[in-house]
Amino acid sequence: MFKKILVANRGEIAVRILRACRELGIPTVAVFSEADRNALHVRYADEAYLLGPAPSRDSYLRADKIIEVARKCGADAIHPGYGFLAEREAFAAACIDAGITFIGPKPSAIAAMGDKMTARNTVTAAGVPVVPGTEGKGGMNDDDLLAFAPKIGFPLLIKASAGGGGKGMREVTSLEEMPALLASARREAESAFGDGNVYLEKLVEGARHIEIQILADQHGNAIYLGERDCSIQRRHQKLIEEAPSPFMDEELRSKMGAVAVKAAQAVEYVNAGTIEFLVDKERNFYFLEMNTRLQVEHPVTELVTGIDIVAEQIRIARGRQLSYKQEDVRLRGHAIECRVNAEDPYNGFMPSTGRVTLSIVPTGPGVRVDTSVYSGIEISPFYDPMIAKLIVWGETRGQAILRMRRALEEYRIVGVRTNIPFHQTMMDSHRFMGGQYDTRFVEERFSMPELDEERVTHHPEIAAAFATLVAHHEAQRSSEFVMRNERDTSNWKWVGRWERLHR
Ligand code: MV4
Repeated sequence: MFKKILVANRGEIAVRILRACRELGIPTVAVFSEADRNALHVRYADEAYLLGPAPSRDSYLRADKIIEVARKCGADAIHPGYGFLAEREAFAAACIDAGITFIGPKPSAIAAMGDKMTARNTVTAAGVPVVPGTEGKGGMNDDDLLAFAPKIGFPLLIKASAGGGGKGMREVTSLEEMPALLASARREAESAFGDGNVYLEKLVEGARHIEIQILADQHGNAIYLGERDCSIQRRHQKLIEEAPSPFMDEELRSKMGAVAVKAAQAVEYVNAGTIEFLVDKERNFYFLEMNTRLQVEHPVTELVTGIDIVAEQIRIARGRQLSYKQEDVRLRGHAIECRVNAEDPYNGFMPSTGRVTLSIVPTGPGVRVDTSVYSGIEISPFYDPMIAKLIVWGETRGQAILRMRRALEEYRIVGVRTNIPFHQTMMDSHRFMGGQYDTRFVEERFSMPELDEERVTHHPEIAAAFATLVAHHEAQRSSEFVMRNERDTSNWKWVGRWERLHR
């Protein structure tokens, strides 16, 4: 096994990975920024090293420092988690050059899937269906694209080659408006990725976003672990994921699973990865992109397959065979994940920062909470607003929804606003309950109910009464008779008690 694993990440995913290492008996190293001195991942790891100031580029994105820490402390593997350095080809290559195992795919696979147009061309050659659009080489100029557009037909989408996450994407309904949209898409892509290349695809309307989790080892074995439905999202931020998809049947699952494995094999993929598809109402599916990393929503797959994806990642990186064959993978029950964000759903999902004065986490049958937030921690504005993932499992989708409602009710976070009320509203929505949603659902057909004024109005007299009660209780406690043994004659203790009594 590895001698020591360095986790190049923060937050809940760092803790998730550290837990897998702990179970496998592998010593761990955490890295952290100045804003994360009190973070749970720092406390959980066997060792922890400061990287630098709070901004990501000065800390969690410092590939050089992270590799230096790994070298100095004798870590022989690095797990990048998601985000930050997880999909940087250069970082994976630098790890290998330093003689450290990068727990993830080869740099060449990261590169091939990182450029969306290259990915599209590569998987097309392997027989994977993509949305009709501009085929072949990249770097088409505006004249070429304008000439090609009518062959695709409208409405269509302009997409950034270097893109992903909807950046540089434009919907085009007619040829007339296309030149201006091409210009603005290129500008946005250039400033976001330093690459203004774009391509075209026919717009697939009313589609669901369904992704397939795959695992591949270094010996040519590759399996799929079923799908996740991630259509509940807002502005390209996923909010709820579930497995299996309420839209799916066994026939479509095995078809998409086989295609996902083909897409992975087209880039000689090794380790855990996810292939994203659009699935239209007629159940046609199209490759969108591949994420060459562990994903936020991996727990729903873990709950329905019983497979520890992070433990498998470590095994694979170590050079072992997959622990499972395709026929060993059976789906049982239903899992739903709600991403708990420090955002105010009553105020345009505005980020909310500050100290979490109280965090009471739901537990009980079928409930899993992946979080790094505890009472007293400070939510800083430097990183992602996601503070927890609440994941439930049920024998049926109905039971999972009932459990999610119960768990959301138990969850108490005081000090910052969270989107828990959004999730509660969603769990009561008839469309969600019926599984009838697509990627536009949250933005176009969903709204929060009016806020119950009574519940949020400040009640200064009640607050004052509570403050008096707390002060009184503290005073009582300090005047309680405390047994002292003979030798306990600390003057500091005595003075402290005296001071408190006379406050
Ligand atoms: C599409 C599409 C419809 N038709 N491509 C959004 C981000 C990027 N990953 C691809 N995206 C889309 N590509 C065609 N040809 C609709 C989306 C899309 C979307 C996809 C997945 C999840 C949420 C989405 C929200 C809006 C648009």
